[in-house]
Amino acid sequence: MTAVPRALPSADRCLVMGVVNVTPDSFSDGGLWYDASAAIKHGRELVAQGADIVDVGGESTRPGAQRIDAEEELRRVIPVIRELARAGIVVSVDTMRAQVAEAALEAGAILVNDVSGGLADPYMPRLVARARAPYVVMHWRGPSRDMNSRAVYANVVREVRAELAQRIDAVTAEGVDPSLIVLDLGLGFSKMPDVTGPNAHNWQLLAHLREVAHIGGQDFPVLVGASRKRHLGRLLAAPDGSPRPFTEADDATVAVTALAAAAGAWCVRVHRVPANADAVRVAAAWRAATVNP
Ligand code: PMM
Repeated sequence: MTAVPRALPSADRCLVMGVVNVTPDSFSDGGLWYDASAAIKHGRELVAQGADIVDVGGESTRPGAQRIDAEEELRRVIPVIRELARAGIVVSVDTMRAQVAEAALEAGAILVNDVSGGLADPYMPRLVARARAPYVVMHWRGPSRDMNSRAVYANVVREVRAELAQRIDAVTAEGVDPSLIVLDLGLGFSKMPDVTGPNAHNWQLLAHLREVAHIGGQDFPVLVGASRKRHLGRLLAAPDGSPRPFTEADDATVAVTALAAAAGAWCVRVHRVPANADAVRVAAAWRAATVNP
C-alpha cells in the first residue's frame, strides 16, 4: 500500500461524525442502511445535514453481538466507502480488522476507527502505521458477546486512562504516529449504564473526558460516541423503571454533544446529525466567549 501522509481532520469547533451502519443488526439502526445504495444515499444526506465525517461500519458491536467473517464485512462496506469517497466525502471505516481497514483506505477512507484499539487484530497498528492514517483507539476490554461481565472497575476514570495509555504505547511501538491518534472513552463497551453511584461508568468518563485523554503530558483528541446508548435510555427511564427506547434518546444525545464539545471533545459520533451539528456550533461560540470575554 502507498503511504500517503495524512493529517487529522480539524476545524475551529468539535467535528460531527455521522454513522452509517451497513448491518442488519446494529443496536439502533440495524437494517436501515443494509443495502449499499441506501447506505450511500444516507451518507450523502448526513453530509448535507452538517456531518464532517461519515463513519461506515459493517459489523454490529451491540452487546451480545456475534462476529461476521471478513469477506462479508468487506462486501458490506467497500462499495459504500468507494462511492462516498468518490463524492469527496471524508470517510472513516469502523472496523476491528486490518484486512478491512486496508481495503477501506484503498477505497478512499482516510481514518480508521477501531473499537478494539488494536487489540482484536494484531496486524491493525502496523497497517495503520504504514498507511499513515489517523487512528481512533477506543477503550475496549473484549468482544461484545460478553462485554458486560468485564464492566468491573474500582475507579473507572483511572483505569480507562491507564488502559488507553497502554494502548498508545503498544500502537506507537508498531510505528503509529502519536499525532494521528484519537482516543475514545468506549462508552457502552464494558461500561455499566447506571445513572449515579460507583457503576455510573459512562457518566464518570464523560465528566472527566479531558483528564482521561491527558496521557504522558499530551492532550490527545477525544472522540465521544454517546449517541443512543443504553446509559441515555436508563437516564430517561419511565417512572416504572422501563428504559426510554433508543429512538427517543436523540435529544439527550444532543445534550451530551453540547457538553462534550464545550469540554473540548475533538469529535462526536452520532446517528442523527442536524441537531448535533447545531450543538457543536453552540459549544464553539460558548468556548470562544470563554477564551475571549
Ligand atoms: N460505538 C459503536 C460503534 N462504533 N466507534 C467509536 N469510535 N466509538 C463508539 O462509541 C462506537 C463506535 C456502537 O454504536 P452503534 O452500533 O449504535 O453505531
